Amino acid sequence: MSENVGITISNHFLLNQQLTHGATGSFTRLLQAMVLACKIIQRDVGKAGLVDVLGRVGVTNVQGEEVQKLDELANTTVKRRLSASGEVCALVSEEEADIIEIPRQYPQGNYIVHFDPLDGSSNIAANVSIGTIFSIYRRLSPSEGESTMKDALQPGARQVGAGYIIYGSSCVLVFSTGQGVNGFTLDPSIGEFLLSHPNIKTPAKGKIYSVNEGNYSFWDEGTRGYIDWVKHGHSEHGINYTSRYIGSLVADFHRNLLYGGIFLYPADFKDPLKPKGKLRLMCEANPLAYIIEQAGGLATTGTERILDVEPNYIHQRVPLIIGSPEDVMIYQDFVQGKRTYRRA
Ligand code: P6P
Repeated sequence: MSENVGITISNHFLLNQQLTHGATGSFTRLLQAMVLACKIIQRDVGKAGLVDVLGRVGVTNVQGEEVQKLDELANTTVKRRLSASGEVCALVSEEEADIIEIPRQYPQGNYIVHFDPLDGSSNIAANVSIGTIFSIYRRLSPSEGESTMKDALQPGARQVGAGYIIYGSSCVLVFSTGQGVNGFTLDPSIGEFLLSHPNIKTPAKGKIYSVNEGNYSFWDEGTRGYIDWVKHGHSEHGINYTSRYIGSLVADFHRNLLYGGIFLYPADFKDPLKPKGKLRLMCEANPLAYIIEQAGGLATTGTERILDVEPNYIHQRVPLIIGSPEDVMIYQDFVQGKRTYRRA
């Protein structure tokens, strides 16, 4: 076990910062603001059943999804805390149509953060684990005035940090700044995130596949072939996959990151308005792709590395297939026609 297990996240930041030559402390202050936002959201999520924060506020967000009260609280909390850090020049929320300007009373920083304030919120009333996802970029031209759309639309490979918080049986923060992946568990008795999962590496191959099979008839032939192979053909080798699907991205991703396996949200033809699938590139696919690659895994659209996708819209959707490298590569072979399977 790493001798650092149990250190606070603040100490971890300081240790990391000392290793980053020329570190000014700006990035650390940004991360600390994100940590504070997550502690506040955890408090609100934790009492959702007690205080009237459940239920809907009767509006729909830019994604056309019904906004739940906790969504609004989480969105406001992240905006407020990151703006007040003085380290951001723009924010992009899954809940808001346009880039969020930083209030004038705060200094303009050099970072842009894309975030999904409360992913999986349709599961709130059922007490299923939900999460916050964030993705950090440095602005392209720090010295030149207002940030621009170009600052906000950088490919995922240019991220300087990414992470998620899962509000489940315990509150776990997993993030990377490019030197591997570390997980911290909140000790509510002292209000501190403590290092619990040092240097996470995902298994090369897993036995779990995670996908909403209700969309089967709307998938492309390659995806259908892969799922048929996983369910039927793979057992010829005597090893069966297990299906695990929670319907909350952060929970499904976190389990597969630790245990191994593959998560798929492929493109489907169910909703003509979402021909590329349901998940968003900038605030879901890119941050998780950054983390999985830092943990030794892969993330693809089926034909392209997620982190190489050139964004053209802040709420762009992409197919997301992510997880253990051997599993993702087999999927790519099916989608690219290099492998086929037909059930006998
Ligand atoms: P489906 C939750 O609404 C979410 O955005 C992700 O958290 C989750 O992975 C996905 O949608 C589930 O979508 O279509 O399977 O219900």
